[in-house]
Amino acid sequence: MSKIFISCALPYANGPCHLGHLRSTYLPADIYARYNRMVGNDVLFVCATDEHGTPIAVKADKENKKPIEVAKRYHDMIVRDVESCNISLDNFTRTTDEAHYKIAQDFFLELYDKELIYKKDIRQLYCENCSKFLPDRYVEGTCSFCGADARGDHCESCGRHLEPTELDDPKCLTCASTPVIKDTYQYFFALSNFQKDIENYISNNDNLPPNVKNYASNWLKDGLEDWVLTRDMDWGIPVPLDEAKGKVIYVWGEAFLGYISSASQWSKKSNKKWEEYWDEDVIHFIGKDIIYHHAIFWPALLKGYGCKLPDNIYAGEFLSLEGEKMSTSKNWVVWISDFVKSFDSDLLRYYLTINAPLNKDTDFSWDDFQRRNNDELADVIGNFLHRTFTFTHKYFNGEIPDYINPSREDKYFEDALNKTPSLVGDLIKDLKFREALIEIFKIAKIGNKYFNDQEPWKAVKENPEQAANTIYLSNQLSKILAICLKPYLPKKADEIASILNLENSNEWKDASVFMPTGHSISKAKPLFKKIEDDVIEKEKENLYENLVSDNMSDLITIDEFAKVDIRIGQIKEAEKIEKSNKLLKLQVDIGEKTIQVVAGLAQNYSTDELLNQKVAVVVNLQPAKLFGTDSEGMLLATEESVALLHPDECNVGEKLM
Ligand code: B3M
Ligand code: ZN
Repeated sequence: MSKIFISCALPYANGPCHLGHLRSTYLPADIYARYNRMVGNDVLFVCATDEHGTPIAVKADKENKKPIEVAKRYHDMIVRDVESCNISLDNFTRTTDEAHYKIAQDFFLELYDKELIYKKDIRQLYCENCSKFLPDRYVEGTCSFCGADARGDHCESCGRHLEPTELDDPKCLTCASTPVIKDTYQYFFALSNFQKDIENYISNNDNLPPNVKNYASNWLKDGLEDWVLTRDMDWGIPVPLDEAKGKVIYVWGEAFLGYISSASQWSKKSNKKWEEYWDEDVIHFIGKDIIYHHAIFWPALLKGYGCKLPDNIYAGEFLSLEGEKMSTSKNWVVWISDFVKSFDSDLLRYYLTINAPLNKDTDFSWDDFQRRNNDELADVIGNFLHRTFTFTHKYFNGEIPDYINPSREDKYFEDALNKTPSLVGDLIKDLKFREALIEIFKIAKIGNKYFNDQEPWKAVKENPEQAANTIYLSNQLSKILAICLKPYLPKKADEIASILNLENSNEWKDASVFMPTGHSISKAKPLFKKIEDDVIEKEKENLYENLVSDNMSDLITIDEFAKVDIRIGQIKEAEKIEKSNKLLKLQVDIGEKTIQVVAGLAQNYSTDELLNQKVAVVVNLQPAKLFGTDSEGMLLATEESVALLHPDECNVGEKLM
């Protein structure tokens, strides 16, 4: 029996979980945890919500709430999401838990004492308008490596970790002004010291899957640079040094410790030592966007601290939705909480596993989900089980019949059954979850064919021995399904086990033990149903109806545009504003009244020239004071060349649309 420490990446507590989270991280981690428990390994499976960092602070700012309120709200939702999909975590905590603060601060101090964390003067982006430094996601711009749009600390397109000063054309997220660079100091982690260690870790660790190795090796080629480990922010874990007032530990400098703090919370409850699990075998399940953090930062931090490094890092690739990249801001997403309102979460677990291997990007489509449910779960697995159970009751009194004088076909099928549990188990052990599920599916298909070929409905009259053999073996396959499907479809597997009256279906080795003749089973009930077209159509409609325009893009709706009231006006008076060489004070007749407008036209137009010109004016702007002069509107003109539009053919007072 071995001990295994399994973790899944800590979801940010700034939104509920969607299908992407489930597919890349929770589900594979859960399949692995469940399987290992079934083969008798001692599993510690932990997670937590990641509650610091700018994503939550930014969201709280927008909602006018405290970050902890936002974090709590989403923590609760995430707990429900994870439970609704039966993710069998042993512990789920929060990085705002007191114990986590202590663990993270002690970890920081240990590295500081070892001089692996040091203080350094730096220049950072500062928003003069908001009077604050702009850490991470408080700034947006263009990735200086690949040119894609990027947030302050991360480029989704090339996957690189970024420092905000590495953004081209940065903008303050709060007020959109261009930040300046200002002197400050921060604490750095001496990541560059660990170049050789990490190179060895990546190249000598045969467990690491190719995607993790490739990404990490590419980044290592660039040479590791020291890493800013603190931020000037209110929200976060305070740097545990008296000299560092107002500074917090960067979220990525403490979130990893959520694995440890969750485990140690579990230790307190269970009276077992989490360290024993860590020392034996650690596997982190993550999404591919955080390979950099887990394959480079985290091992370096652990090495510096003097702790064993993770044995494996398993990175699930991305899930798109109906062929398009998922986007929470556009609401192009299927939330887990919505999904489980309409469907059993086991169906989702099936689909997200069978659909593609984890190391490939893949797509969720409602039609494909329906097809796989109907053609595979219902038609193959469900149909096989249903026929077996109803036959057992109809012709054998609900009892497993005799198995005597097996034919060549019986023996062939029996042989396939005997091989299945270890075949499936070995694949799961190797983290080949889809391949293992395909083997289960294959044997169910073989079972269906065997059942058809043996024609027990005829044989029961003509050759009862043959019919008995068929039903005997078909029930044995049902038992194999009850056990081997359990890591994937825990609820459905238990339902099968309960029909079979299995006392123990929790141990993998039981899958190889046939039920004895005479063992009685319960009545069949439908386990897998087909999903009707109209149900899927409704889901698709919902998806498209709720799609909102991306608030990151420049597009506005017609309603937003319609709010701008533009009228044709005529300039009746024009005079210079003292002390300004750009501004003119204009009286503009807009039909129903005359308004005063301050306009920056002085360098391009003389006051005489402007008199009586027709212009387009925005008339519903909030009034403003410029150089002490009130302005109630804005004339439309080109930005660079400052040329007024001349709507000469229009009537004064007309509204533009
Ligand atoms: N909170 C989530 C993410 O970037 C991040 C993971 C932390 S794992 C220590 O997907
Ligand atoms: Zn700002």
